[in-house]
Amino acid sequence: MSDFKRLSRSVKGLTVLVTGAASGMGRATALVFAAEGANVAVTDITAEGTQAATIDQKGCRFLPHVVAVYQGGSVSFTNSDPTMHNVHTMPVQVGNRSVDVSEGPGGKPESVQFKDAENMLPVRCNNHPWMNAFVNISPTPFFAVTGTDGSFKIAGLPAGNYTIAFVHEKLGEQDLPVTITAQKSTTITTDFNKK
Ligand SMILES: [Cu+2]
Repeated sequence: MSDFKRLSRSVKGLTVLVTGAASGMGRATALVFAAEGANVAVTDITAEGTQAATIDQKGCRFLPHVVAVYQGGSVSFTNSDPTMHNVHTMPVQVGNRSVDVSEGPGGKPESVQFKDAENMLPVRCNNHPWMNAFVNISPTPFFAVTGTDGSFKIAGLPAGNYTIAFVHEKLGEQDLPVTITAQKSTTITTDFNKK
């Protein structure tokens, strides 16, 4: 409890988003924050759509090139090619298992769970050095992968002040502040300058 008390001093008057707040630790955390004067927004999203992603190996490429899952989610690696591929994940965070497995034509999908938040975790195929993909593991259920036109949409975020982080495999990361108003869409744009 002493840790909560120390932490909560800095949240007075701020909006705090507590996920998984319907019960247990999440609920206890929300109550402590509220008692200390924070505006508490609680969610208990099951985030089914964000728990899993698939990366196929097709035409000797990983498709899609970038996926994102909620922390604890899994990626299923499949092989639609008539050739032997390999799935080699190279995590930095210790909770994310490194796998290095061969996958034959039409082979059984290889499901890999990611337990730690990590940006741009590389995936390679040892057989074809040009093949690469990236898995992003978000610590919140609020994230998106941009479309080919660069657009994205994140739904269900409670009103409040946030920082949104944009990450690109070659152009790095940009953080932008954003204020979300209740019941309204907010538009945010950023430019990555080519280096
Ligand atoms: Cu390959």
